[in-house]
Amino acid sequence: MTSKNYQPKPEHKFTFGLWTVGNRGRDPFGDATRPTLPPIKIVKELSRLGAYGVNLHDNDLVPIDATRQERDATVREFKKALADHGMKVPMATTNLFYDPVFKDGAFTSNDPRVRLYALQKTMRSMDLGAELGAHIYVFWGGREGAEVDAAKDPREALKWNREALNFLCEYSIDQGYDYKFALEAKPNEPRGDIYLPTTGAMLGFIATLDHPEMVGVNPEVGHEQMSGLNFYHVVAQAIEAGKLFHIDLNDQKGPRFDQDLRFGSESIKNLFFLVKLLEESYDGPRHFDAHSYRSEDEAGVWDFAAGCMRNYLILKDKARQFNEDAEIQSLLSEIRSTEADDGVPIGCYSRERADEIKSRSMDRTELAKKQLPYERLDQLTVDILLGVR
Ligand code: GCO
Ligand code: MN
Ligand code: MN
Repeated sequence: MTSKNYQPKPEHKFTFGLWTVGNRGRDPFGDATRPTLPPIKIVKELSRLGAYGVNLHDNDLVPIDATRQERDATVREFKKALADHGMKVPMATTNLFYDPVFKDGAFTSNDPRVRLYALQKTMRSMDLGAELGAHIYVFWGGREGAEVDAAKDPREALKWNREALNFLCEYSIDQGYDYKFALEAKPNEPRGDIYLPTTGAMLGFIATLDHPEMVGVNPEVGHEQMSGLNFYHVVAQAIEAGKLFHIDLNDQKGPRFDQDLRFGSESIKNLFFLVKLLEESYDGPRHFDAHSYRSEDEAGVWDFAAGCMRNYLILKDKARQFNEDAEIQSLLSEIRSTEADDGVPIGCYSRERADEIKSRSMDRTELAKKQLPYERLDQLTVDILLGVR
């Protein structure tokens, strides 16, 4: 039985972005409420809390206007901190949204010079990530979208995006970086509309790339919930397609602005099924892309980080309890039984098989009589989640 102190350990592969615990509480209506946390301090504190690693955008570590010497000194110090605290950098990404140059997009800017600059910035950032040991490279196109559809042709935007990703796949291969690319969708914010707004749209786009085998997805809980989607289903599809290369865990109060709340603070049942799914069929990092409430000070930030990992481990323990619950398991075998001894299920196509199915006598009234005790099953799940079972 899992110990009930829910102590995070590196083997759980919990990671945080430097930008997540480093979030200063700024929002569109108000300024920062907390001081800057230096990356080295973040590495130290997260290691103390039991995390496995940290992830970063290029400019979370190296300021956009740093000289080569400044960059190298910063990277050297950061690598030392990682080694001192036994922390990894499994994922890296590029900030293609903060600087005004990206005000109308990076890879999908109407201006080819901006697209080229975005490509240059990404290659340099891939170099940085590789130097830190990252093997997953995330693409979140926060500015890849539009408010004014008259201004940009979304078909062109898709072509430009594809051209950039194809180029960067070749760059990764040529440099021997061994990156897996993970595309992250979001329907809007900061743009009025962002292209490729859902993980499902990303999966369709990936199939059109030159190296689809190198490219998967990085779904984020809140981003799919902003579109009103069931995150558990989204991730299940990505896993089934062999495309879950990374995941951004957080929480969200329904379809509205992106809230990046502490994992497990809101959508308990959906995230329970998510954790159960991840534990069954995903072994990559469990990355928290969330931030503490604006009202917290630094101590609250560490409470937030500990809370994300704690909630994950609680839900993992609930999944174990669900799997070991005799009544639940017997309900599941009753619900899922097919009495499949007479040519059910469908099987592969053959003309004979098609003819046989078409001519079969099937009693739909009888089929409709099957008992489906979903109320009982769901209540047992709720009892487990509420801790009364
Ligand atoms: C968001 C996004 C970002 C990206 C991150 C990686 O909350 O809008 O999730 O946090 O994941 O910037 O590029
Ligand atoms: Mn988000
Ligand atoms: Mn994210």
